[in-house]
Formats: sequence, structure tokens, C-alpha cells
Amino acid sequence: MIGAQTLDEFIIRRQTDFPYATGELSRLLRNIALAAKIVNREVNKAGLVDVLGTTGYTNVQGEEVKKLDILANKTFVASLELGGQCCGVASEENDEFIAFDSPSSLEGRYIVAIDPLDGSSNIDVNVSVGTIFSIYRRISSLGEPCTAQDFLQKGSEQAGSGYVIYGSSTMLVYTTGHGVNGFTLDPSIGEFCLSHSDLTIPKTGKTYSVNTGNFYNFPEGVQNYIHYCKSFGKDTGSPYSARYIGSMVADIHRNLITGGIYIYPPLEDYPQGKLRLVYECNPMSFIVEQAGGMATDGYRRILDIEPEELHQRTPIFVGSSEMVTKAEEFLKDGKK
Ligand code: AFP
Repeated sequence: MIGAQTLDEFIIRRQTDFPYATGELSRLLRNIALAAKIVNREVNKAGLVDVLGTTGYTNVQGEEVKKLDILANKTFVASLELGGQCCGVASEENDEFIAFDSPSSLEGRYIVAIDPLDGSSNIDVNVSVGTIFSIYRRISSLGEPCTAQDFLQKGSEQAGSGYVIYGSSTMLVYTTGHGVNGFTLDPSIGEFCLSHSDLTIPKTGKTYSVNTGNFYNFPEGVQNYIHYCKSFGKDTGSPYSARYIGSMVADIHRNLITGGIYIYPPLEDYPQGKLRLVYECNPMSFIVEQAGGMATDGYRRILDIEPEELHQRTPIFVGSSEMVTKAEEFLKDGKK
């Protein structure tokens, strides 16, 4: 791909748009991209070497931990620690946040919340998985270890967020609050190259993504919205297509490009749904909003929720703005 702009080049150019930028955030993003390349290499080898299957442990969420979950977690944490711009990491795989203590990390101005390998129950069957990350400026003092408050900031305070999708090709998509750009990994040169500049999500779409296996556990408003998606509508273009991979990154990535809505609603036995606010919903919501879409818990903007704990869950309705607004109307009406 002659003339393709690499992620590194893009980040450096963007940095010069901000005269007071110190370059730390740029370096942090480049470290994340480097770790993503390493994880990509391992995900691609899955099946050939002994990285498939479970470790025999469950994580703080009570979920089975896969070997690749651990590998991805170690890779991202190590890369962030070595970089020195980040003073701590919170990960889906660790009960507590990790405060880095090297002299350079203590001076780092950022913290990162990460789901190192989302959708990992899909790995053994060769379905797309992803990494989700969220970057905040620390609120604790420079030179001191980071604190829990650094990780419990509202999503609207994010300095940047992004995801990597390990799919038919590997892509890194990120925002620093000035639009969304996507980079595809060219394996022949080992570089992420700009492939999707200024991504915008269509205002509406024809895809809804939700685990309808849980249908009878959904609130009535969500059930009614799903009926609406399936029914014939002259003006709406429905019935819509149901597409659910079970990898949030892959489902949202598809809907970002083609238009659509992804829903993980409250369930009767899990009123807060399944997905985690800090390292899944906030970063994906920041991306989708920056692309012109919407993300709510059915009633309020995801990015306005004050996190109370690291592994807190939230329902989510995210995607094309007109579709999310419509789903919210059904929730308000309940029985509509
Ligand atoms: P895993 O990482 O345990 O596979 O969970 C993936 C996930 O967090 C998200 O990526 C999916 O959209 C969602 O859970 C799937 O959950 P259900 O299997 O309950 O539909």
C-alpha cells in the first residue's frame, strides 16, 4: 500500500495540531498499538500453539478465564508500564487496579482502563474478539501512586478511547475527542495504516444486535422494541436484520460502519445487565458519540454515569442516534 499513512505518522501529525501537547498521550497510544500487534500475533496463532482453552480460574466477574485473556492482559499491562506515560491500569482481569511504582510511571499523567480481550468465549471457535481501552488524565498528584478516584471518573472525562478488533483483518479504531479514525493492520509491513478516516455512523440503520435468547428476561419496553424491529414498517424500512456475534467490539464495529443498534439490556436476574461501565461501555460510547451516534442506559447518557466501583455493570443501548432514540421511547412507554 504505497503512500498509506501509518498510525505512528498520523498520531505525530495530529499532535502538532495541539500546540501545548506534550506528546505523552501520543506515546501512550503508540504503546497500546504495539501491544495490540503482539496480541494479534498470538490470536492469529491460536489453534497452532497451546493458547486456546481455559486456565481453570474464574475472574472477579465470575467468568471463566481463557489462556489468551491472561496473555493479552500481561502484554497490555507490561507495555503500559514500560512506556512511562501511564501511572496505573485497571483491567477486567484484575480485581483491583494496578498502581505502577517506577519513577517514570509515577510521573505519568494518564491512567488506562482496559478489557484486554473482550469476547474471549469466542476464541476457541475462531470468531472475532477485541481489546477495548479508555484513557483518563489522572486526578491524583503527579509523582504519587494513582488512586481509585482516578479510575472512577465519568466517561465524559475520557482523554481518549478505542478498540482493536482481531477479525478477518485487524483494526485499531480510536478517538481523542476530535472524531474517530480507523487503522487496518498491514501484516506484510507490521503497521496499522489509515483505512477509515473520520468515521461517522449513519443516523439510522437496518441492524439490531441483541441476545434474543434472553428475550423473556428483558423488560417489556425492550421486548416491544424488538417486536418493532421485526415488524413490517413502511417508513422505517423494518423488518431489520438481527446480527449478534457475542463480541461487543465486533457487533459495535459493524453497526458503526453500516448503521444499527447494539443492546445489552437489564435482565430480570441481572438488573444492571452484563457489560462493565468503566472499561467496556464508556470507551465504546465515547467512540460512538464521536462518530455521531448515541449511547445510553435506556434513560441517561452512558458518559454521564458516575462510576461507584471499578467493575460496575450497566445496561447499554448504543449505535445510530435515531435507533437509540426510538428504543428509549419504547422503554419510557413500557407497554407501547
Ligand atoms: P466474554 O468476554 O465473556 O465472551 O463476554 C463478551 C461480552 O462481554 C460482550 O463482548 C458480548 O457482547 C457479551 O458479553 C455477550 O454476552 P451474552 O453471551 O450474554 O450475549
